[in-house]
Amino acid sequence: MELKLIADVGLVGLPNAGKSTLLSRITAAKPKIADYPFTTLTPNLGVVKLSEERTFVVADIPGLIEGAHKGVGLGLDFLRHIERTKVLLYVLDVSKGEEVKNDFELLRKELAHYHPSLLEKPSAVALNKIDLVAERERLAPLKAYFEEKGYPVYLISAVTGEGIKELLEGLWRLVRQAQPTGPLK
Ligand SMILES: Nc1nc2c(ncn2[C@@H]2O[C@H](COP(=O)(O)OP(=O)(O)OP(=O)(O)O)[C@@H](O)[C@H]2O)c(=O)[nH]1
Ligand SMILES: [Mg+2]
Repeated sequence: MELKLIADVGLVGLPNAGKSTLLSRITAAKPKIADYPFTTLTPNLGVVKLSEERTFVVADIPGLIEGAHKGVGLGLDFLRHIERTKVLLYVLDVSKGEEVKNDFELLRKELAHYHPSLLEKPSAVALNKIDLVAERERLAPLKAYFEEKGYPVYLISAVTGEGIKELLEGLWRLVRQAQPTGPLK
């Protein structure tokens, strides 16, 4: 028998994007955080509590890399943990600039290879590490780029906490609207 984690929101991102840092900022979870890829080896769960009635569970999973669906990196082992999450949050390291567009496409491609219906889950984009961006005006076109694709976009710093309140309110809206999902067929 296989035990699967069931979270409301799954954090999807390349290694080092700041997924665990974000989980540790928004929940009481204490995942390992470090400045090298593949710090997270197994999924971590935490509970976001906006108020007594407004709570949701977030899963931080290991970083995805090209070829993950074929077993490269930590491979398939953890993609199954997001099968049943209602909402996906793409966590991108915006200190890399325009490269986040490619990062996003790579993530989508890996998810699609695993199971195309993962791409149909309600999703949002977090442009993380904005504290490292000196010229803040560079963020507006990137934000617009993902908004044009139809995603809610949040500019955040998991380290300083900037933008986190808006992100959590946005995620709560998506979670509340989303239908529960069963195992993928
Ligand atoms: N300046 C800055 N650094 C950040 C931010 N978020 C994360 N980091 C740093 O980025 C590095 C990676 O953070 P993690 O949270 O371990 O990244 P991860 O996405 O969980 O990485 P894996 O577990 O390897 O997939 C650490 O050195 C963090 O301190 C941020 O908002 N601003
Ligand atoms: Mg991690």
